[in-house]
Amino acid sequence: MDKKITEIRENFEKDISAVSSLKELEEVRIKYLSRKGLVPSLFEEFKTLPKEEKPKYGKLFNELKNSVQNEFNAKKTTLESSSGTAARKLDISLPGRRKKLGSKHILTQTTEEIKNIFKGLGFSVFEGPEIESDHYNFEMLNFPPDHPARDMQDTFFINEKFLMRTHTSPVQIRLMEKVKPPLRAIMPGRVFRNEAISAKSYCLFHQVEGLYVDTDVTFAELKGTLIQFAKNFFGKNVKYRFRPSFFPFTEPSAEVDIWWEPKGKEGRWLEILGCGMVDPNVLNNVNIDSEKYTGYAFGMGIERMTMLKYGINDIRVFFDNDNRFLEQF
Ligand code: 2NL
Repeated sequence: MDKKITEIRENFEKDISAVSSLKELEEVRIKYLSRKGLVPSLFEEFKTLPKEEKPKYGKLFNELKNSVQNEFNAKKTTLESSSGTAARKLDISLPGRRKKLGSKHILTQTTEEIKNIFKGLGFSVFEGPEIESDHYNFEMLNFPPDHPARDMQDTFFINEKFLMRTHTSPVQIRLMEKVKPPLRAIMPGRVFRNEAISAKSYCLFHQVEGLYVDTDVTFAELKGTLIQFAKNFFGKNVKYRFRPSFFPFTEPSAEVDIWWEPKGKEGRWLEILGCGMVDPNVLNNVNIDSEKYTGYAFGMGIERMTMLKYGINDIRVFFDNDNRFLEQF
């Protein structure tokens, strides 16, 4: 009888320490503690014992029963409290969660596309400071002192002398000061305007300007280059027109429109960029001999190009960083 008690105790210890779930624990309970389990069955045998042995075994049986019940209870508590954490969270049969990958902002994508087209046409790429002096942003570009763009209403001035650049033209001035012709380059970057914010205009936007200075650069070359650009960017069947315009830094000046016909709607001309022959005053300002050299220049808004290409009708969405917009590109 002593042997039997020891055996049951040892087996129970083995079984309970192997238990790792509530389901396994229930199997152990049935084996040892249920009505026909090993522990109650000892009490059946107890009844058949000789009278003088009953006190001794009665005590041993009760000890066994209590310690088995206590260990069972303790195991149950641990399993129940951990089933809400580790045991339930780690289900290795579940499929893995896919990590969301970001993508380049659509303005970055458009900028890269524009850069690549002009690189293919022989242009190199330059960048410059976003905080500029009045000298580089206006004076060198032939803006008269009373030009409306120099007004506080249109430009973010930092102090008398410095401002947030309103175009990337000052980068071109800096380049022409340093590098003598021939030079052929584009300048992408952020520019700033103190305008009322609306669907059409924002206080900040991106621009790409281009410049080609050499002997005998003609307006015909300007046209050829920009037409090639428009075909690469919008497709080879794009319909375009050059229309006379005015900028302080070019003479003559023009604007390029493309024909835009949304499905089911009436078509119309939309401006995509401004351009012209670099004004001789600008060349002289950077000590390039305007008798010997000529140049053309152009500038376009990257937001505007992106809006036209993808049918976006509000410039503010580029700056909201709303994932529902960003994810589409
Ligand atoms: C537009 C028009 C333009 C230029 C930018 C330029 C720069 C130098 C000299 C002469 Cl240094 N011109 N840039 C010329 C014509 C037009 O931009 O609508 N931009 C968004």
